[in-house]
This record gives sequence, C-alpha cells and structure tokens, in this order.
Amino acid sequence: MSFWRNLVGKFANLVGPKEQLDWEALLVESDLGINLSQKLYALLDKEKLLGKTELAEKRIKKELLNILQDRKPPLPAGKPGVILLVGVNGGGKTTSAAKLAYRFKGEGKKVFLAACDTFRAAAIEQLKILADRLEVPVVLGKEGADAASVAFRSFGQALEAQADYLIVDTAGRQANKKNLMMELGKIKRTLEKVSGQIPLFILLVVDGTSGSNVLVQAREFNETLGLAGMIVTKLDSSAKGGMVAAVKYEVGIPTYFLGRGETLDSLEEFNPEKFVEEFFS
Ligand SMILES: Nc1nc2c(ncn2[C@@H]2O[C@H](COP(=O)(O)OP(=O)(O)OP(=O)(O)O)[C@@H](O)[C@H]2O)c(=O)[nH]1
Ligand SMILES: [Mg+2]
Repeated sequence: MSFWRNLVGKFANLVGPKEQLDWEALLVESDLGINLSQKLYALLDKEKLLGKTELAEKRIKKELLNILQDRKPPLPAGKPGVILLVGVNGGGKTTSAAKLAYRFKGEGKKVFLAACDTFRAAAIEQLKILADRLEVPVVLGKEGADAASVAFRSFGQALEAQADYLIVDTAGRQANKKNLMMELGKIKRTLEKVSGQIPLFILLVVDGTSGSNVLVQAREFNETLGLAGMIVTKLDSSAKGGMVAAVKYEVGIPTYFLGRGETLDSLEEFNPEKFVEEFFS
C-alpha cells in the first residue's frame, strides 16, 4: 500500500470511519510540519471539506502546488558556476556531489569537484574514487588542511580549465557547532571573493528520512549561510518528502533535486507536479 493510503488508513482506524479522518495528525505525520499542517487543516475546515476525503485531498494538492510552484533562480551559469554542498553528517553531500557531476557531464558540461571535507582522509578518498569513476577532475586537500584554501585552489583550477561547474563537497556538521559553521563561512567568503559577480550557490543536502528535523536544519543553515536551495536524499525509501513543502512554506527555500538511490544516475530534478502526484499516490 502506498505511503499516503497507509497513513489515511492509520488515522481513519484511530477515529473510526474514513469520514472522520484526523486530518491534522495525518498531515503532520506526512512531514509537512506543524505550521503548514495547521494551515491546511484550517483551509479544509473553512471550506467544509474535512469529511470529504477525496475533495480534501484535491484541495491539499492544489495548495501544495501553490507553495511549490514559485519560480526559482536557475543554477549558476558561469565559468565556473560554483555549487557548495553543506549539511549535517551523513545527509548525502558527497554522493550528491558525484551525482551532480554525473548529471552535468551528461549534459556536455565541464565539471570540477573539490574535496573540502578535510576532516577525514576517508572522506577525501570517497570523493576521489567517485571522481575517478566519473572521469571528472577533483581537487584534493590533505587531511587536516584548511578547507577554505582547498576551495580557493579548486576555483583557480576550474577557472583556468574554463569549467562550467565547480561542485564543492564539505564536511558534515551540526549548525549549532559554532567553530564548524565558522569554517563553512570562511569557505563561503573565499569562494564569493574569487567568483565575483556570479552568485555562489549553496545547497543544503538533507536526509529525506529525518522528518521534521529537516526544517530545523534548513532554518539554521539558512540563517548562518544563506541557502539557495536544498537537495533531499534517500527518497527511494518509504519517506515521501513532505518536508520539501514544509521548508518552502516556512523558510522559503526551494528544492532543486531529489536523491532516489545510491547510483550516480539517481538524482532527479525536482518537479512540483510530479512530486505532489506521488505524494498522494
Ligand atoms: N538509498 C539512498 N542512499 C543514499 C542516497 N544519497 C546518499 N545515500 C547514502 O547515504 C550514505 C551517506 O552518504 P554520503 O554522501 O557519504 O553523506 P555525506 O553527507 O557526504 O556524509 P558526511 O560526509 O559524513 O557528512 C551513503 O551510504 C550513501 O550511499 C539516496 O538518495 N538514497
Ligand atoms: Mg561526505
């Protein structure tokens, strides 16, 4: 049974017949966040749709599309356009860096990768292996090296090679760790300084199975760094990514890509219509 139907079943069982669905609980459970869930609930209530499951679903669909369909800035176009991937540990930054490289390369673009996770030798090695497999140049730093200086060096090389994109992988960190966030701030300022007019594109990579915590992450990283958007990974699981709408509604940050697996070709461009259809399927 699908995710949504499962939930409908669950909350219908709790309160009896389907007509008495506990909509608010259902929406919160779908990772839409408390505020958006309450807004949607109020809407159904006002329009007297709470007892009409199908019409109510239609109404929610329309509202979610409204929230998700805003025009968003395109990925940076420059030589190179710089994409900086940030986020908490294990969200999928390194994997997504490789998936982005694979995608851009497939579009005939010249790509550079930068391994600015200099905390662990294994992290540097992970990106190197992926880059080798992709046959994409990667700029590496030594373990313990200053990540901003690796970023600086990678920009220089990507610029000289006239690359279309420079994708910068960083170490995972919690946003409440001040010194680690300062390090990211330094990488950001360094890249902004060298890339001049072309805006730096900072994407937050989040694990789609981590539920409402994504909202907290988006708010915190956005406050410190200013985010262009999100990549939501691991949506090949049972999670449907309700937080995509929650983050757009509450933080105003759009989602650019969805990760749907561990293979290089499993990064999908975010499409609001498809997303909303799948959410209810
Ligand atoms: N199923 C699935 N697994 C994923 C997806 N994206 C990443 N993963 C897996 O999640 C794990 C962590 O991915 P990484 O890319 O190493 O995460 P990271 O954010 O770089 O982690 P740190 O560098 O430790 O912060 C790996 O086992 C990946 O294969 C996805 O879309 N679907
Ligand atoms: Mg990593």
